[in-house]
Amino acid sequence: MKTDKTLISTSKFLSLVLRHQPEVVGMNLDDEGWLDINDLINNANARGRKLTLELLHEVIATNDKKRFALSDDGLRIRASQGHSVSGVDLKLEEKTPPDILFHGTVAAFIDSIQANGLQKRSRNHVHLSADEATATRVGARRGKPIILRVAAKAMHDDGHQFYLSANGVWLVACVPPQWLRLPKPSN
Ligand code: HQG
Repeated sequence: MKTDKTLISTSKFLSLVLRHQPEVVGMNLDDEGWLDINDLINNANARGRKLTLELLHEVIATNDKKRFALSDDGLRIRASQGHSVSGVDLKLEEKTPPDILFHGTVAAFIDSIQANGLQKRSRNHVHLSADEATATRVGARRGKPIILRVAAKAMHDDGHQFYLSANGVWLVACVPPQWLRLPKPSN
């Protein structure tokens, strides 16, 4: 059993490699976002980042948001969502969302979101949460959270495609302003 510090630091390293910059270990993600586990271990160790199969398995199993997944044969690893690397297609099945999904953000972004809708910014999708508590935690990463409600089912029925990641995050290309509801001002 590794310390929490090692597990968190390895999770952050894997997020960097598997979502954003596989080049830090001299690798490219395949077109569905996978890396061969043994190559990843060897390349990371060659660059001074200590990785073992046991540590990877422990991070995958214990990660608070289940951020990483193994292929069915256990030979490859990928991030379940959050990518900014272009050209990665997770090949998720389209799925009908519930009536309402949630997005946690902060006040500084609200004017722009009202004008332009939710945009994916640096990532490959807009990320939406199935419940308000999760959206609150997402928003709180940036400050006092503001929770937007997305009329997801109506938006889906209007032709927008929704995907559910392996770790329960809803993904969509954008949310135009007409599908967004802001909370009522509290004062
Ligand atoms: C905002 C974490 C201005 C948006 C979380 C957000 C999530 C706009 C920020 C996952 C905008 C993008 C993703 C617009 C959107 N104008 N700002 N038109 N449209 N924004 O980090 O959803 O721990 O790319 O509100 O838990 O915050 O990494 O997206 O504040 O699941 O696994 O632009 O990342 O998961 O920020 O978070 P992000 P997010 P992990």
